[in-house]
Amino acid sequence: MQYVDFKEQLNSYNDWKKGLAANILKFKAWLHERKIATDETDSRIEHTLKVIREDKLTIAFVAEFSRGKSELINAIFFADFGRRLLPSSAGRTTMCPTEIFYDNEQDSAYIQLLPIDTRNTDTTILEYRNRPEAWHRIDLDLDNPEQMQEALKEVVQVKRVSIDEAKKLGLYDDEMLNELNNDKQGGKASFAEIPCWRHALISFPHPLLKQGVTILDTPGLNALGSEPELTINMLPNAQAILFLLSADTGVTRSDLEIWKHHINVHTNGLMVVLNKIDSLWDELHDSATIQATINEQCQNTASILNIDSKKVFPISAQKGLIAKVKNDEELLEKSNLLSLEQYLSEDLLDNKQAIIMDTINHEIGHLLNNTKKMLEHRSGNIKKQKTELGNLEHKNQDVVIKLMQKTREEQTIYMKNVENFQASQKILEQHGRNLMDALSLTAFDMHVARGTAEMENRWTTFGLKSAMEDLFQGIETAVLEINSRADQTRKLVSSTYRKFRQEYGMTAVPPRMFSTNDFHTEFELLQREAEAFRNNPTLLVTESGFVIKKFLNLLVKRARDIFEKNQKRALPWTKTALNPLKVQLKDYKQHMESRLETLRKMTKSKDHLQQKIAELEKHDAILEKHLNSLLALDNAIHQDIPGLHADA
Ligand SMILES: Nc1nc2c(ncn2[C@@H]2O[C@H](COP(=O)(O)OP(=O)(O)OP(=O)(O)O)[C@@H](O)[C@H]2O)c(=O)[nH]1
Ligand SMILES: [Mg+2]
Repeated sequence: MQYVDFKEQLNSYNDWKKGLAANILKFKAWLHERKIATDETDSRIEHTLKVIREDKLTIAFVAEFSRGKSELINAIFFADFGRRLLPSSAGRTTMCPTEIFYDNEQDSAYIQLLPIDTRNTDTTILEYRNRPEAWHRIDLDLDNPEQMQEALKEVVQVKRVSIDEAKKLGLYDDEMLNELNNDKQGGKASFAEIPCWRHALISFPHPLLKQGVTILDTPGLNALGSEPELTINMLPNAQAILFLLSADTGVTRSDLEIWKHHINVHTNGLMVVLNKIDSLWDELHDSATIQATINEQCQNTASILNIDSKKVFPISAQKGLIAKVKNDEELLEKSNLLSLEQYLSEDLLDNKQAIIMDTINHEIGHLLNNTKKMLEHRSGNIKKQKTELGNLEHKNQDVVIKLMQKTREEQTIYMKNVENFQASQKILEQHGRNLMDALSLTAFDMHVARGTAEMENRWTTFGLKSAMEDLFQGIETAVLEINSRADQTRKLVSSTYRKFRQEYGMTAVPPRMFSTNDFHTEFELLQREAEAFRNNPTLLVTESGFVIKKFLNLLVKRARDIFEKNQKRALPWTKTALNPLKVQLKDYKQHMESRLETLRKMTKSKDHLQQKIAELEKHDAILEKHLNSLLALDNAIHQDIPGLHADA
């Protein structure tokens, strides 16, 4: 089997992005040269370029503890380092979410650790990113592997604190106490062991990381449940999520819990890895029997998780790592690691390309289309005028006068068109305002303020939970209202274009509509997270002020972000949805004026005719040239990534 190297594919992907950005800049220059550019087209183009520039790949590894996440990261990304870079061992190892990336700005290798006590503040991890003084920093000495390995061990440090302290940090539940008491064999535990750090950032100059890949290693369930920012902000922002299971344990109850509550809600780039298949390599069985056992486990896993069995990858991360370090091809093949890497790169890059193309189509696709239509329409008008004038050559003045009359009649119809258009524009403005009112952040904040007061008034956990639920239900009502108003506005835009097409033959196409689909899905996902938050057992033992703060800073804040993002998308749409029609009306007006002018001149002398026809021909040839260069740009912008799929 032939595998396409993940690194090579990523290189083509990055080249593709560079070419795309260059072509979009060419398109911008093209619009400016022809004086078609407006502030609006410029800002759309800038936005698209920003999306391309800031495009990042985040791959998250999520599972119950000890399924081999850190080992798999070592095997896929850091095998050429010749050793286990990330600490991986039996029992709970990774203690906090760990982001591995390369800091191109500082161009240096380091670890930054956010102390666990910061959980007591209401500042989110995201906000802490802009405050380097809050982090503990260790520089990595790239020439000294021992120093690096030692430094990386810091990420897994734990410390002992009193049970009260653990409770205050929301890092404590009854199950933990039972575990601790059992360890003490009958005695009562007076302390708890908690992670030293809340979050770790590792900047490491690996070629992949330098190209903008971020890897997110996560700790097992315990921390997953208690650091909601991970599930609410970090996982939804990842482009791929690898969910790991272990062949030696099968799908356990806690695996299934994580899957249901935090993983299966994401649809993009989701992969299930059945790790540790080497535990099934029984030397007393032949390879066919072993393969059959592995296949059976994959089928079982797929049916329990209710997914396609093609999405389950049986691998051995450990053997894959050893094989890569020792250059053992046979073992590498047996570990099946490369087929996972192959799928990862194809699926991931396909997805990334789709996201970028979606932005392009949304922001400048209709711009390309409309410019094309506009040029075609202008060229059509010129050809029509040319034929008309050609026919006049041997006709007498009466015919010219009749034609002038006809044009004046058309002008009257045109005036009616304009009136109609202005009326439609007014109605759309009203609809736009209604939609923007529903998306208003002031209204959102007022609702939240009322909800917060309500939460603060509740004295029991049950009461608090129901106040949290009410607050989210209120937001849901707003989401439904936004959906319905956006739907009405879309219908109005479509029917306006339809009317102008049917009644006046206008061929302008509407810009891509503002869609609330993503808005709705994103909110539904958040709602599930809010439910998981409410049902988290630590809520019972955590101080209510702390719970309210977390709830507001994470869940409500994210809902507000979703509103804000959509507000920014909806506003320009409501303002410019009829623009293509407006441009066509203006073109039409110019066309009629030029026709009248020619006819007027012809009533005086016929010499003008030939000259005008020649002028029109020249104009049409220029338009044709514009159109061809535009088509070439359009093709270049819509080019696929070369060699994305392997010819295996
Ligand atoms: N036999 C076998 N053991 C593995 C494999 N992958 C990982 N392990 C072992 O499983 C244990 C746990 O691996 P980790 O990589 O620490 O697991 P993790 O999912 O990162 O665990 P936490 O950090 O605690 O959440 C280690 O002892 C690994 O050596 C595998 O493919 N086969
Ligand atoms: Mg780990």
